[in-house]
Amino acid sequence: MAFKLPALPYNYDALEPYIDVATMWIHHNKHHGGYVAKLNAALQKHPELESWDLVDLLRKLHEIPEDIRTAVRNNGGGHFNHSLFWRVMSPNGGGEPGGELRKAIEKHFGSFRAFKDLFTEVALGRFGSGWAWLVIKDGKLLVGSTANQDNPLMPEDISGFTGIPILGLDVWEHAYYLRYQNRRGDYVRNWWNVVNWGEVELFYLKALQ
Ligand code: MN3
Repeated sequence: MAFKLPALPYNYDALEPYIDVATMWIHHNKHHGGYVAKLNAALQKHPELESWDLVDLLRKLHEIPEDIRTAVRNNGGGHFNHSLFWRVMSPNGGGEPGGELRKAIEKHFGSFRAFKDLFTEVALGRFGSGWAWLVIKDGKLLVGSTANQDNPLMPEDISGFTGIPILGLDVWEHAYYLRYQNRRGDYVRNWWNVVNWGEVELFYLKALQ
């Protein structure tokens, strides 16, 4: 069973002006599409992994045959990360979270503002390509980052930061260079305008189960 590139839950121009249509099209079709194709190509070499879902592949990277482990790490990570990323954004996004998620953010970070400042700092502090994350670990909300296409579901000795991701921000240059060039700070500040807090709260509630 091959993995498939999921459709975007909105049009390519829907996140304008914060994320431009050209970036969204290339990012979804070429970058994410490429991760899916390369993941499937790697898995074809090991049909015994056919029954593993994406989360299994990432969580049990150490059990993946060595000849495809790096390919699964990079492309399986890329597939998971981008699938989450598209869903936690919306043209109707922005503002602030409510409900249970807001309560949890205030409990673990003091205030929504303090959380936003910390997440922004971590996103700007990730050297080179990678992701900033909000995760749940042992019932606590944590902010951290990973390099390249690593993610918090992977073993700690691989990703360096673990938990169940409920919000992720792509800080690879391919996510912002066309509109923002080198100005990652402008990209991150504008990105808050498209965060789909309703969806993040659904991921939060699911992760608690
Ligand atoms: Mn990307």
